[in-house]
Amino acid sequence: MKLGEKEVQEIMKFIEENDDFSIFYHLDGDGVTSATLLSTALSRLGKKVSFYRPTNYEDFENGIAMSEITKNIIICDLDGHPLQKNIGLFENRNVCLIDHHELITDPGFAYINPKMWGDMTYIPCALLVYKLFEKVISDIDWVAMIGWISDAGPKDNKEFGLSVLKKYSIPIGKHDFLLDTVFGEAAMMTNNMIIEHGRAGADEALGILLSSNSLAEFMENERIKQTSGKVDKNLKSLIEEFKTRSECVGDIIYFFEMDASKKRYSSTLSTALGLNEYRKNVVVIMTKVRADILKVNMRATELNVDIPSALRKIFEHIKGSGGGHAQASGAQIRPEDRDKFKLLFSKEIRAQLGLS
Ligand SMILES: [Mn+2]
Repeated sequence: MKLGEKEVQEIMKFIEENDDFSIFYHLDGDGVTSATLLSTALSRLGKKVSFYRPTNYEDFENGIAMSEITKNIIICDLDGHPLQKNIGLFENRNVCLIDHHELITDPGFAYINPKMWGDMTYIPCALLVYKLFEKVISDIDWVAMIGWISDAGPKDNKEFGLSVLKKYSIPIGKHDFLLDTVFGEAAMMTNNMIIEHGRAGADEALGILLSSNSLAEFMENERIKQTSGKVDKNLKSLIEEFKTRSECVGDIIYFFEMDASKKRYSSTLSTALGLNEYRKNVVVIMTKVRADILKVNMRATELNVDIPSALRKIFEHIKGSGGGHAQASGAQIRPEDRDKFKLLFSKEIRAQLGLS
């Protein structure tokens, strides 16, 4: 991947002209590693970072307590649309967004996104931040690798991963997305901190990454190891539960209702199933996360379907929102629409597959 010169200059100017930063980062593996890379780069450039905030899209809607947050804010790995819609939150603040989601126009704040210079390959934020500051952080390419793999980066720009594997003499493995390499394992360990400990876990993982001098040191960290052991065990038992309790429709779609106490596992569980035994099926995990919200995670790794387009049709009939990638999406519906959703979803997906 190449960087857009003009856009890079703008961001560097933002950093040069300001100091005492707060970093907002997406509450996921890509966000945590992006914040680690950015924070390290800033301090090596002689800048101070005072505050970190793991953030979700909904946080902008629900409001963020801004009193502790410094005047200069850099946001990593969050879609610009919700930010733009709630920009009032950042009144009298200098905001800069480093992102890889859909491009926004006329942001009104400092902004960098590979799509601005026409790079439409899939570039997780960790790789973007790494490339922006490579001159001062090339020794922590392993952190970039964790974030890149954690967000399915190896879809594109494979040469980055191959060069890092080569540098550390790590064999390539069999998995397309390098999940079966030691970096893939570290990506899962990072995500496990968030699954098990939520927002506090993201901040803790960030702290451990910042203080680790190598990949091995990070992976040998007691807290990281212990948490991962616990999450792996829970995930295994959820996979067993899925096998015995899921409802199969027409040999192709598997619906599974998950206990609300396990809600943080929904995305990971659907990914784990979708990448392994159920790669030729559609996996649908439904979790009641709030009295009025049923969260739905869908995966169809090796099927020629377009889940967001099915969702759009479904939402002509029931209330809800959602989207994502063709073979990996998320949605929110009302719990009372559960059965209607199942019927409509089965109908749409079967039609897409020519099975109707
Ligand atoms: Mn993210």
